[in-house]
Amino acid sequence: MTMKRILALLMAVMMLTALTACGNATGPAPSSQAPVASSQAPDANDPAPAAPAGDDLIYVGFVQVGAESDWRMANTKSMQETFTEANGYKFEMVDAQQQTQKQITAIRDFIQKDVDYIVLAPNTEAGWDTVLGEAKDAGIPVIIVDRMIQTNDDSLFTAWVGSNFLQEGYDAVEALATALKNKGIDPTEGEINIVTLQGTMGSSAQIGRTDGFAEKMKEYPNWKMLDKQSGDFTQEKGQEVMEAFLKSYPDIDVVIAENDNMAFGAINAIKAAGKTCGPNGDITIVSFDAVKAAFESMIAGDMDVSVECNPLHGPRVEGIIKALEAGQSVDKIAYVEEGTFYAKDAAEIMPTRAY
Ligand code: GZL
Repeated sequence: MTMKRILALLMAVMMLTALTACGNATGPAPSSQAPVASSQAPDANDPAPAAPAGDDLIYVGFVQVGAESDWRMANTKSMQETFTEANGYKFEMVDAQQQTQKQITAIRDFIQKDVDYIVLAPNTEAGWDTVLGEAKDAGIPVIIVDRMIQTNDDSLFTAWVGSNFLQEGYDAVEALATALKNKGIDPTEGEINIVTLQGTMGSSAQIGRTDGFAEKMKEYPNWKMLDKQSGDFTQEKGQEVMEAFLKSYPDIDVVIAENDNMAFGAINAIKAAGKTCGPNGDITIVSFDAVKAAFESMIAGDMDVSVECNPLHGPRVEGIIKALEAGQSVDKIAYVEEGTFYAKDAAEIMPTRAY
């Protein structure tokens, strides 16, 4: 039985005890006292209602962004493999198809279903205070994974597990400098023309990666950001934006793709335009996520480097829930460990990868 249900049961017993005491002392409770909603108060003469099937399962409602990328699929798989009935959970997931409003609706639905925990992977950062306030009022803990929300009230969520996206942006600058050196190019010499395929605008991953790269690239005055546009973290849109960039800018040296799927789209566009990319090509490809397909792309000679973003949040979220069930406190913020992977090492490392 979950912590939330135990607390609810204790409250019911305390109320029942209080009502019984009033009745014994002076007959029915005096009219001045607020009548108990009889539909709610358990009738002492009725046998306790049988616990519904699976009452001991912890009911987890997961509000997922969508199915837009390999990273997202790995993230979903991690949650599904963790929150199984065999492990003691009733697990329901909503795929919001990258629409924040659908996520808000899903949270309200989980509140109605009185889940024990809501796990939210927010599509974008803004607009969560009202609905998370409703979850708080319903006594349902909210655990946020992956991206972050903008709020001044951190009582609206119990814990957050995800990546330091600003650091990932910083890491991408070092990744580009190293990738250029790996090609025999001095990153401090000559004009380096860069375009960026941004993720879903307003998402923490996009904000952090864009801002982190922009801040740290100042260390290389010869680097020039020609343009930035959103490919919404999908391969299709990434290819469309890269096709437009190639028409507008004949001298692109580097593509920064804020996830691997947009990088795959950009690589298709570059090849279709009769240009070359990767460790032996003219255009250097720097990506984020480091999913398995990125390692395959690096081994194929298309991608130069990918900055890892770890999607395996299932076990971390379960650790938080187990701690909460045991009445323990949990860290409000927990970053996951991440690395950077280069084409020259991809074949050796890929067999060791978990996603
Ligand atoms: C990052 C995650 C991003 C990935 C994309 O934590 O939110 O969303 O980088 C995914 O692949 O679509």
